[in-house]
Amino acid sequence: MFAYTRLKPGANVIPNFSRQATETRRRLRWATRNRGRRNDFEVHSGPVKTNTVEATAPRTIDLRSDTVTLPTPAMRKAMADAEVGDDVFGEDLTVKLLEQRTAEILGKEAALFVPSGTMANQLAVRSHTEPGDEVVVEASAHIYYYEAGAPAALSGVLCRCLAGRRGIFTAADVEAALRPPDAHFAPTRLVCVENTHNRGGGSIWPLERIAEVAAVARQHHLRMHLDGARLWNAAVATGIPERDYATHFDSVNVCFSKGLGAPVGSALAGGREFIERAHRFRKQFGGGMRQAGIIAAGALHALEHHRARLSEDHANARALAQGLAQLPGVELDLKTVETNIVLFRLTAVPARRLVEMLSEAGVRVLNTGPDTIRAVTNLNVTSKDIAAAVEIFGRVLKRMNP
Ligand code: TLP
Repeated sequence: MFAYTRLKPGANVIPNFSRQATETRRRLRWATRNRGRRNDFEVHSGPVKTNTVEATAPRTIDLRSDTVTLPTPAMRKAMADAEVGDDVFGEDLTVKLLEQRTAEILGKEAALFVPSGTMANQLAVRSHTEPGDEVVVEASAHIYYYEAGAPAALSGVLCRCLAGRRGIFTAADVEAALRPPDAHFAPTRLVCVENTHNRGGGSIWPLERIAEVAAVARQHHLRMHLDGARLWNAAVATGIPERDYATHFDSVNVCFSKGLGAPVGSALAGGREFIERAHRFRKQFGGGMRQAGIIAAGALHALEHHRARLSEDHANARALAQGLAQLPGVELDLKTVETNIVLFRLTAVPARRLVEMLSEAGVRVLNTGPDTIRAVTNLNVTSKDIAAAVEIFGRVLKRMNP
């Protein structure tokens, strides 16, 4: 998704993260020129109000991810007021509160606050395995597809990839991937499930399917890890509490910085001994944070105030999908829209070009393949924005393919 440009030695230039960062570079140039003035960027562009957030960025409808949300004023206040301490010494009360509350929601003995979902997943892989072990994972799962080769680099494990349908596989798939106990083979240790599934289009794993996979895993003494970066979405969409999903797993990653709208942070939850082991690896991976209560307070606020409202994101995703499905050149099956992710195919124009044109017109989405687009509804996007986005999509597609 990103590309670095080569910099001349000594050049004082910001790395070019391609077009994703063009706006950031423009803002930074402006802020640098006007350093010291109050409300620098606001003076320049004027404040913008969204449903819950007062942001000072120029108005675009940003559907690239639910990670792009800005903290609300109430969240910023909670963060500013947080009681903090050195968490590497175990002295940050707000981090402890967040860990306790997360463990409670997930029905686990303990939880560990970490900077990112990637770290939570990779700590789980490292803590459940030893180098040379094998991990069963779906081929487009974030752990395998989007984490920069971390299972191999950080844990020295092999990934055995299963082909899922919209990210979901079966107990029989797991059974078929198991190796006989033989010195020739890497021992299988762990099965990973992603719910909701990102590249599956926000698909929800049926609880019975999880139970079947877990039963096979137990039978073969395998551990189970859940990448629940968007478990909150699955719980709100189905009405099944998070702990009912979590009970089938030895460890669970949940993210506060996706649909919940916190600026930073994820947690890894599991049994006490497992979390103690993960705690040591968190230090080893460089994830020990000092006065982390400031960000944990944002996460706690998100947990208490932004879970139920995810249903708004789901309704917005549905409305977006319904609008897009009407447009010529868009192939979208409404049945696949289960949560806040809308994934669709273009039949007439290249996805990359459409992304560029839309961005110029004020709507941002991501291309996930040569002819596929992902749009993710989030806390900063209103139902009015969705109607505007559909209108802009229609206009841009028409211009590209008259
Ligand atoms: N996903 C991001 C990108 O990395 C693709 C996004 O925009 O959706 N598990 C799942 C299922 C995720 O979708 C993500 C982030 C992560 C883990 C990693 O979280 P972070 O970004 O906090 O490391």
